[in-house]
Amino acid sequence: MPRLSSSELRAKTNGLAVPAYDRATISPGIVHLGIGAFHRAHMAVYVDNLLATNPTWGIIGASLRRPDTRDALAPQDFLYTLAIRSAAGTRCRIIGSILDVLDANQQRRQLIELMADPAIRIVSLTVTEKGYCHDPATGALDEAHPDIAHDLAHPDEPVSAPGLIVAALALRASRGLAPFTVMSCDNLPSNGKTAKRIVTRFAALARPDLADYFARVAFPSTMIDRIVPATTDADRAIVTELTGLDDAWPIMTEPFTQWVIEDNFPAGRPPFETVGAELVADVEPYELMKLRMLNGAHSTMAYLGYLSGHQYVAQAVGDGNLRQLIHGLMTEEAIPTLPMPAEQLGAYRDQLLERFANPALNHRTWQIAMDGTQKLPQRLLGTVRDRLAAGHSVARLALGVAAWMRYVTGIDEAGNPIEVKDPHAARLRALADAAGRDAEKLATALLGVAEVFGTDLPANPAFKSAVAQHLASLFAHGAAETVRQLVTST
Ligand code: CS2
Repeated sequence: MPRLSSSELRAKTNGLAVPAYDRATISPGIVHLGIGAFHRAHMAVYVDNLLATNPTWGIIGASLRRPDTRDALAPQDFLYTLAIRSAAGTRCRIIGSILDVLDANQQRRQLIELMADPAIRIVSLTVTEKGYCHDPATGALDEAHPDIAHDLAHPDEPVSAPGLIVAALALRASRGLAPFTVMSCDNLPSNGKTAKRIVTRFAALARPDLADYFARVAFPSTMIDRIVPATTDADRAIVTELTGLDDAWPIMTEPFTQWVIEDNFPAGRPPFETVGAELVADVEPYELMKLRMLNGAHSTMAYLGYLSGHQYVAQAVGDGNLRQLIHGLMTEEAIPTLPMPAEQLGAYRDQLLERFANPALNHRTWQIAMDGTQKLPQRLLGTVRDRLAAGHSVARLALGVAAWMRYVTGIDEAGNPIEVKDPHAARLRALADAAGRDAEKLATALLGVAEVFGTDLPANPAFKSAVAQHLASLFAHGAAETVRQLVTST
């Protein structure tokens, strides 16, 4: 099969959905840091939908860690296939909004110069939770983080997202240019405020002389939602069959998509509202809803599902007891902490259960289980804190936390190794090895990881004993039986 490219698209007449604009007329207005699958399934699609009428908002992406996206997309003119999957089948569409991808490690100067270009008015980010180099429990910049220490020592050779943003903004300041707007699209609570806290602190350390300039930078919050499983070779084969073109890195996703954006763009923005985004004054209620319900349920299902032998989310949610558990977690424990009307939240929950059950998505529990230390605080622990403060029970949330603890021991229920991916994996494993299968000891040791649990949660006897009891049951009876016992007793 021929490789996807601009010239192949020109030759195609078989009804494949292609960009509705001439890419030669598009100029960049956005630099996106962290050009992974999530960005390509979400923001890049919204932008693709508006370029026909707003040609100055093309995207140039940058990878901060690996050059794999650039390597895959460069030979195909940065075009890629978006494959939308459901029980009804797979729909393919070619996305053209990404004009180029830079590899920060090889093209650092070029990237910083580009971010300082007057045409660039938005720098957006999907660098994942750990890309913020912060303490997940407090949200403060981790000044001891190796990348931050490096960037403070070498401000002209930054490797971290905050380091790159500060270097580029400082260059703009020196040229008398207005700052770009920094738009976080990561799954963090108040992601705009988090980005602001990190960048402002880094700037105060690196460029205290530019405090006034940095005070002018806007950091709108956004709530982004679309489920994006990692692409597999089987997916590549399906896409080739459907489009008649080889694509080295197509993106597989679900029909659902949502984007809620705080309308705070002093440097200008494309009319995102014309392509389905909701522009609002305050995103926080939406973020809280999404993190506590979708992501909280996702992480709970990921750990318990993985331990119960479910490779995919659709299998986990198809397991009656597990489904009942996450239904209860959302209804009884998360929803009462959220500021929206109960009816709206109930409808959101039902829609989530349907999305999780999408049989065509092949979303691995292992993928969601990744980076638990970075995810637990905003997905489960904020809800735990609110409920404890109100004197309410946290039985299901505590089981989610205990399942994470069982998972990071690195050995599954059949005695096989689990590939635990987490920036703190080695430290977690060492704590687990020292505690052995003593649930009380293991719970105490892991609750002592302050970046995750802070200092309040380990000191809360009700939470600690709930977690330790669940963990003891996970060791003694396994995940499936522990879930069964909890749902039959509640
Ligand atoms: C998932 C999210 O991998 C994970 O941790 O919970 O990526 C989730 O699929 C997205 O937030 C959905 O919008």
